[in-house]
Amino acid sequence: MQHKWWHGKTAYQIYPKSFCDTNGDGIGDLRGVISKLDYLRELGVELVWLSPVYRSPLADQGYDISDYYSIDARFGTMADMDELIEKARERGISIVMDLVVNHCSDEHEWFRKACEDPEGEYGQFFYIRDWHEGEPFPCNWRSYFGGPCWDLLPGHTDKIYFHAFHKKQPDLNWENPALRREIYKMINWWLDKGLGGFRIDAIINIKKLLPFCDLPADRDDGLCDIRAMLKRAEGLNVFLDEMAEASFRKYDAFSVGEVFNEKTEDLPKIIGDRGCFSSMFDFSEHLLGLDRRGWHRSRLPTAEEYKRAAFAAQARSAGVGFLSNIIENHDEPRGVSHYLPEGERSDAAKKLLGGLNFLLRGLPFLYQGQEIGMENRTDWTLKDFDDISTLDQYKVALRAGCTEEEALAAVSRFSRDNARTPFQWDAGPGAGFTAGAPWLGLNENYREINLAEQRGREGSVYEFYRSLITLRKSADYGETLVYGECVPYLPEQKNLMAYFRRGEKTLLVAGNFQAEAQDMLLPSPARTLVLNNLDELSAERDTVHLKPWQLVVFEL
Ligand code: ISL
Ligand code: CA
Repeated sequence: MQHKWWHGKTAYQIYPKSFCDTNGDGIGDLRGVISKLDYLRELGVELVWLSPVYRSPLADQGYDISDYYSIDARFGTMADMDELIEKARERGISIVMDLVVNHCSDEHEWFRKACEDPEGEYGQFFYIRDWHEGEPFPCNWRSYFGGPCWDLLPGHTDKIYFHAFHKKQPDLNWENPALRREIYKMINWWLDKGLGGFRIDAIINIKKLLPFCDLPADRDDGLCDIRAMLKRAEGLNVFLDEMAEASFRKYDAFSVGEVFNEKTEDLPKIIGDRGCFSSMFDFSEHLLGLDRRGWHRSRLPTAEEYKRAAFAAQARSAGVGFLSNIIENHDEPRGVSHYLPEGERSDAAKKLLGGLNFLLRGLPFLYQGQEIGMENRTDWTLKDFDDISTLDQYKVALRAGCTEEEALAAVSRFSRDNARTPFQWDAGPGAGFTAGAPWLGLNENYREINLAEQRGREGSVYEFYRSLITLRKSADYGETLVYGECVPYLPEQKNLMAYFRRGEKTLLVAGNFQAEAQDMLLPSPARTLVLNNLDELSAERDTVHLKPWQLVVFEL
């Protein structure tokens, strides 16, 4: 495997709307991000992915872009963006932006022009079809946010357009080379500004099963999960390779794909040395327990399931490339609320989960607030939610026969808004996030869980994450943690998640993923205790007595 400039880094995702607000309008902004660059340097991160800040009506929080070449006024100006890229660079941090090119906003100029003249040049940028009242749509696929993928083209009664997500997010027609050229031009325009690269949104959706056709319905709405068509659509890689060749490769840019359900044999094409992306997120843990019928049928994964999914992903990517490892992002509940059982969200357990994920082979991504152990809100009421998919899932649950209480409980557990509550900087008003009223309600636990309380306090979750990042960069263990192979140890021992990292040195990472103590046999004598999430360690000869939620790293 070729070594790359980004391999040894630790990445960090910022959700700008909820990170830091500098003008009191309740919305985080780019000046807020700039003001926290020294904080990010102190934490040790060197790659920062910004969720979208482009001009947008924010129907899907910026994942609906109306102008790829400007910054939304709510986030700041292009001058702020340039300053951010520059000041980050001075601090050794590369900025990565979100590339949302499966769709744009219905307020994008291309879509406006397509509505004016569906037969014209811009009509070809979208999927527009003739349709008459009473006729079936060209396909019965269900959009990700509910309902059919088709809606009337604004200004027309006999034409419809395709949207895989919200109706304010019309899909771009990647079959059209003119559209693809526009996209590559835009990517390069940003890379010319000195951007480190891109996180590529929802990218598997750009290849449709064409011509559009019905697939077997999977709910009583007569529709079929759109993911069923993704399995059958062929040729995604041709587009992705063309994009990489026309943009990323020329700049040696970093790219990380939001890719789901890939086939193992396709991994080299995605993240291998000549792959179309540098990396892709490992979502296999996140998919555990998710039920396609909706959040009301979904459940939380167990420690054993988590371990097996993580080890399987490690095995698939071994010798191929780098997965990007996460416990959460802006689309997920908080990792500590999702993977740790109710009542067990202690600092020790949070560190165990974070450490086990961080030390896997691949590129570790932290999501804002993860480093202080931020949790899901537990007091949601329906009117507190802003996220469109949460509101849809609430309806799905009611339609399936849940009571309002059950539906609220289901969406509270899985809502994307859990990760979108403002960053908890301190215990003061607005949690130090805003001097105004935050756009999305704070998690009330900000008085206990906040950065100011943890910064510099020995034993805090924050200081633990700092030590993980330091370890990954250290002269002693950096090579082993970045490039060493990952080999499971005692995978059959229940609720023990242990693995070797074998490079220049051999490390053993071992976590007791449960609320009871358990013993672990050492494979060979330990030379050094490199990391411990508790103050003590009890061991005799070749046996380590792991306390509940204890995580240790030994050099063997
Ligand atoms: O389940 C999925 C795929 O199996 C979906 O999660 C889907 O891929 C995902 O929702 C895509 O997310 C991204 O694109 C969305 C946006 O709402 C999300 O915030 C973003 O991360 C539309 O742009
Ligand atoms: Ca603001």
